[in-house]
Amino acid sequence: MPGTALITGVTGQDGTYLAQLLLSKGYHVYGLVRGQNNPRLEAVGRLCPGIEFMEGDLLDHSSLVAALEAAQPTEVYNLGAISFVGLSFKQALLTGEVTGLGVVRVLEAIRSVNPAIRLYQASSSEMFGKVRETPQTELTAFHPRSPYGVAKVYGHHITVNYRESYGMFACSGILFNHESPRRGLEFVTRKITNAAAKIKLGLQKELHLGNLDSQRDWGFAGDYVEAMHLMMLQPEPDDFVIATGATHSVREFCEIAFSHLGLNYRDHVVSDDARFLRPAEVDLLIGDASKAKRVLGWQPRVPFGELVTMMVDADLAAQQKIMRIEAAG
Ligand code: NAP
Ligand code: G4F
Repeated sequence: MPGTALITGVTGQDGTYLAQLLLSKGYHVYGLVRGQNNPRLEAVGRLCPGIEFMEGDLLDHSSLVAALEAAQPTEVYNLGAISFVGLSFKQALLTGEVTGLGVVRVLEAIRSVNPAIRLYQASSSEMFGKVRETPQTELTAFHPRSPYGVAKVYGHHITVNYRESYGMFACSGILFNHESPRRGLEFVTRKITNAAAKIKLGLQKELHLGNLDSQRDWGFAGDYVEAMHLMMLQPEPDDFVIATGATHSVREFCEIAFSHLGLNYRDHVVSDDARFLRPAEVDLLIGDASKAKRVLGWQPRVPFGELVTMMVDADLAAQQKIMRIEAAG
């Protein structure tokens, strides 16, 4: 019997995919929304018919308690965060408050309203940072390289601590990078696919990027939210690495995205732009999701090349639609 889920961060990339998945399974889904007039609300409502919104902010403990009391969820998915590593260097205190302390606010709210509520915490491969071993597993030591990574390590450990201290069903998914046409434009993948589409249509000439040599284990967000839900269905709470097991550089991403449109990225990409270099970089991530495959029966479905072309095609279609509307108006 499906239950009731409350999702923080519902206006983000993963929030909409997860809400759609849970709604399709018959869950009653509440989305926690921040701000008095969140500009993403309308789009989320369109993508996720049937979802109910609640006001709340990870900075405000009482708003979390009120949301839990009103929604009475059986499951809480804590996806809300300052999730952009670049911003976390510029707003380190805010990142610590939202991405780190926000987790303990959720745990405390659950503990006081109903400790039987199950919690999924969105942990991150960014916690591995300057990697101690390759590939990274659930047992790999953390060495975060950004205020975001440090905040996620806190969120991860406090989730484990509440599980061990209070017997709560609190699990963490250590998710490697996952992307989609809904990815924010600040992240490198969507920045590339959006720019490639605009360059193809003559709307942009150059794309300024930072480090093209960093390597990431990129998967499809739609596949990754399935893993979140599977973790919540287990008899016991546990932590799982979710990854494809393949790694690619930012340069390779550019090559595939531009060549899909008949372009050569070398003609358009300007690299090592200081604005997009980070004080400390994560050079290489590649995850070993054997435990998730064995215990959860989870498998990634969308391979790297297909992910890139899916995103390019979506951006091209979106830009063409804008051009048609502008031409008509
Ligand atoms: P995203 O698109 O950046 O979404 C972040 C969400 O957090 C937005 O809905 C945002 O809402 C919300 N938020 C920000 N500050 C908040 C606050 N003070 N209170 C409540 N909500 C707040 O991120 P995503 O890619 O969907 O990722 C979801 C989660 O997974 C994040 O925790 C991220 O750190 C983690 N993660 C992501 C990846 C990845 O590759 N995508 C990998 C590992 C872990 P607003 O509309 O109000 O801004
Ligand atoms: O797309 P990115 O900003 O993602 P990053 O830093 O890997 O973080 C993402 O994945 C994490 C999981 O490991 C999540 F936890 C986190 O919330 C987020 O979703 O950058 C990827 C790589 C970096 O090495 C960056 O230095 O691309 C490099 N890069 C090069 N030029 C750039 C750019 N990144 C961005 N955002 N913009 C550039 O112009």
